[in-house]
Amino acid sequence: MDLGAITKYSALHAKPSGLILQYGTAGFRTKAEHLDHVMFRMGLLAALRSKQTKSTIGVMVTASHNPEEDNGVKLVDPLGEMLAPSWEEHATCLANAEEQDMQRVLIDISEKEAVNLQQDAFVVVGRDTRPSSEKLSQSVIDGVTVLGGQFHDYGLLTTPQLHYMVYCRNTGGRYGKATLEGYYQKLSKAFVELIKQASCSGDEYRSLKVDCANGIGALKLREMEHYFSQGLSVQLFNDGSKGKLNHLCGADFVKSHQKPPHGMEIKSNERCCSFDGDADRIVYYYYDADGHFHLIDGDKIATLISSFLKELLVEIGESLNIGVVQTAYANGSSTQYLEEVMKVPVYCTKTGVKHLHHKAQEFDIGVYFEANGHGTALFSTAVEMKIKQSEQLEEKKRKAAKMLENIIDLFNQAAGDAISDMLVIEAILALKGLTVQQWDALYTDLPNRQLKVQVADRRVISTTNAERQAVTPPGLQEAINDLVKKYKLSRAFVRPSGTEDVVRVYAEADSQESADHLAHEVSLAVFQLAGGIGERPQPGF
Ligand code: 16G
Ligand code: MG
Repeated sequence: MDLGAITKYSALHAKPSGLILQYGTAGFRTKAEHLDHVMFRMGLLAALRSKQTKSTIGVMVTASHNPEEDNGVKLVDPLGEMLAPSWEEHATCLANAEEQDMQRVLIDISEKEAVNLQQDAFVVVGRDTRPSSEKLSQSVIDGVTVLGGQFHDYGLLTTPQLHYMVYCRNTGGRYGKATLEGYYQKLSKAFVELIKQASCSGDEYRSLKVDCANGIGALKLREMEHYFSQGLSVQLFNDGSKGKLNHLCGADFVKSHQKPPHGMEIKSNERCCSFDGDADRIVYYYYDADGHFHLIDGDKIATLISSFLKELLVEIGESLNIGVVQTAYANGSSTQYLEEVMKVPVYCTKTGVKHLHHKAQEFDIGVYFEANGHGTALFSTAVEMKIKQSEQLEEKKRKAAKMLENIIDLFNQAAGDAISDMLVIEAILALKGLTVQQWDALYTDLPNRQLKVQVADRRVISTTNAERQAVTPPGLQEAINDLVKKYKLSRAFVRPSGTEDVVRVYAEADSQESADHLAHEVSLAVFQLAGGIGERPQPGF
């Protein structure tokens, strides 16, 4: 380690003294102007992690669905997964070390993790379209190079594309080629092959309106669309040419407001979807003939995908297991439908992709989705083996195995990916001849409401049972239990946010009015028992 150089460069990316940030559910996230030192230091950390794992590490500069003025950074581990938890702690320590302590913290981390500093390091960097992202990604690169690391700057990428690049590079090209061209070709080829097997012809189903949140998704989908245009035509809205990133549009807006994005004209029964600002989330929606808006969220996406995969498995006649992973936010109707109608086992984990991803790896086929539209499907090597052996099978089974092979290629197995999920969904709808209404009609969502409560210190709330029960503060869970009893088909939970300084409240019940009341009453309980600040939560939304 060239300590002199580190000190010199670190001074050029000096930390504002006293600023404390936390490596949260999806990395660091805050106002872009506070992040220069964090970026430099994450470049350093990525180089160390690369030396330790002897693998390529990814760094993505984005703040996803957050406002344009914000930014953020996260590290991507060798197989495209989120950074290992012990390294998240190192990230927090390193980002918060005052200038004069930074070197010592860096040395501590390398010693604790037994990093061989002589080892080579290679880091790949990607960024979203925020005005601040280019300069901040340069600061990451400064950090990598000062530790003697090599880098490749991919420039503008969606978050899942960066995960894909990391995964490709660390699997010797077996997963795919680590270029944008490689990504476009791999997914599009699988998609077009699948679509060819759809029996219903005619192009009327195969067009889709896409709200790109004025973000990177627009640029990348535009680059990609001619690769798959024989199977699907996409019409892009909120492509960044006019509006502001994530402002009144995007998957997060549509899901949390349960209404369509601005800037998109929608006729009844037209199939539409929204990406978030870094294109790792997707939700679908449509207007029915009576002018009612219908949201098709991550839960219904998981249902469509897992039922299709289960059918394929039945056809191939294999005893491979399939599981669906959700979080506490999954609508109760979806869980019930999956378990009772589809007979697919469902598991619940804490919020945050890394938890779901980890659990999904336990199955031959693991489908995971958060209700907010973040998810993918993972396939074990056992599934790939079966496909290889399918050559000897009778024709019908061979066909199903071929379809499964294409589906595997179409899913981004390194991360939830709006583009990849969109193509999977479009392929399944075409293959099954389903309209968006028929898909939506699989089950009816229970009315629900999400609220936020401001408290002095959200860490006073701790939870268990995949965040479905509060352990502290004392009395809170009992209060929630009593409130829930007042309503039918009801459920509620609270959890401290991993990305904002608030406590989140979720409630569902048999009617919107009940869900709204329950959410409000639970908010009041949080306010009273968990140290609420500011104005008491008011009823009405
Ligand atoms: C992050 C997570 C997302 C989760 C959300 C919850 C990743 C890549 N992203 O955006 O999965 O749903 O945080 O936010 O893990 P919250 O803790 O503020 O509710
Ligand atoms: Mg995102």
